[in-house]
Amino acid sequence: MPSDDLTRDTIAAIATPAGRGGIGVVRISGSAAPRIAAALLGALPEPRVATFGAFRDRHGETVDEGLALYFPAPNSYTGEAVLELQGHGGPVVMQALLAACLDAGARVAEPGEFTRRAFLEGKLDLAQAEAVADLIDAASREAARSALRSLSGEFSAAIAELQARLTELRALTEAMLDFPEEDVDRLHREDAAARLAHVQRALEEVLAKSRQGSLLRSGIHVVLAGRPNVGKSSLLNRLAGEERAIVTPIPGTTRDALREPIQIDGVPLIVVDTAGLRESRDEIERLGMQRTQHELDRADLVIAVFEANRSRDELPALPAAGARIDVFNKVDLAPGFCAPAGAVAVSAKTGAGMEQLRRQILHAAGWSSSGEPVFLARERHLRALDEARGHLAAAAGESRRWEFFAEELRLAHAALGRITGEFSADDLLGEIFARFCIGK
Ligand SMILES: Nc1nc2c(ncn2[C@@H]2O[C@H](COP(=O)(O)OP(=O)(O)OP(=O)(O)O)[C@@H](O)[C@H]2O)c(=O)[nH]1
Ligand SMILES: [Mg+2]
Repeated sequence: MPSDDLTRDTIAAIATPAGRGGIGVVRISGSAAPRIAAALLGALPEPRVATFGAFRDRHGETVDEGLALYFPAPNSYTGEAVLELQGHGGPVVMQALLAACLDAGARVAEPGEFTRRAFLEGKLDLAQAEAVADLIDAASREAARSALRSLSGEFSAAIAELQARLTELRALTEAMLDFPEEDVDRLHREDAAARLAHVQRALEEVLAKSRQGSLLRSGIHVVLAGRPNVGKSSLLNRLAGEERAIVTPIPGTTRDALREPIQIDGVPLIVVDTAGLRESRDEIERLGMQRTQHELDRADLVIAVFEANRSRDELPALPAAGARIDVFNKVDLAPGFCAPAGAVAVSAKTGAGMEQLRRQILHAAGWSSSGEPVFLARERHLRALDEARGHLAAAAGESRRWEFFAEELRLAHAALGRITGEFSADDLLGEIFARFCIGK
């Protein structure tokens, strides 16, 4: 879709969630907003002053009454003229109000179109626009906090800072390009190398914070697996703080994978309880184990559960190492039990060791609780940062061929620019904004 057309006409949408609510908001953006205000309200409200009045349709019939807010361009969310009508939040009233706006000359907004316009009008850069969606979708308090930081421009500022350093270095290099090789003195060369190393370090820092932040965005997929009856479901209930999964002394209780969203220190996790792994002739149990295998394949982290009061027998289905924590459950039945190095001893019954398990889960998932703010990065941001890192490394290997050195710096700069949308293709924009909700 051509962005020009999108910015020209006037769009309207119900901005509040579908269903019943105390109030509901219809939002209008575009050059026809003042005309629509006049049509519905009889007059244009004073800018940025909540104005009470009746909302009328084209036949002059009152559809609802409530508050109108008018934001003249460019001082609005989208940068265009914006009208917000706050009426009663019922589906019928809201639809009628939206219909009145359409009759007065607006068209229905596409998902994310308000924010897309804000981006096109330069109100937000692309990373900030994405943060709007991430804030709305945040699955935990910590994720929301990070999204808000990105929205306020902290992430973009870190990217801009890297770009500024690259620009400096490029300017220095361009100057050297004008001289023949032998005249570029050693000092210049050392200066360039030192500056490059500096940018590389700064990039590593941003990348580390972004990797951590991306955990907050997607939630960490943790799978509990082990033999039947070792206490997987009991552990899930402990972690969730509620009796979610059925627990019985009968081996083979859990048949289907059960997923529970939980939070540890504000970090969102999806914990999956699975059917115990063993040889079985029971058809349902076998299907359950297939699901277990499926979950294991997709896990970010596997918690391999064993019993402290029995000898440990390895399960071939479990990943040998890597993102795996070994947990010995039922320590209450094995007094004096000492867990092997790296493993955690717990009791789902008494709660012993659970705090240590929580720490270990966060640690194994790559979360460091340094208290330092992280960036709620998306996969595309991580890819761009990785690409920039590759170009900086290539530049470091080109310290005698300045034109190649300069080219790698340029490519690194461009890769970073894709994060904030300096250089972004229309199809990327389409993809990003299509995932927004309507009215945002
Ligand atoms: N003493 C003691 N018993 C426990 C503990 N954890 C679980 N149990 C008991 O062990 C039995 C099995 O617990 P579950 O949580 O159902 O085990 P599971 O691994 O989910 O079993 P399946 O779903 O059959 O694979 C139940 O009787 C629990 O009460 C523990 O820490 N201490
Ligand atoms: Mg179970």
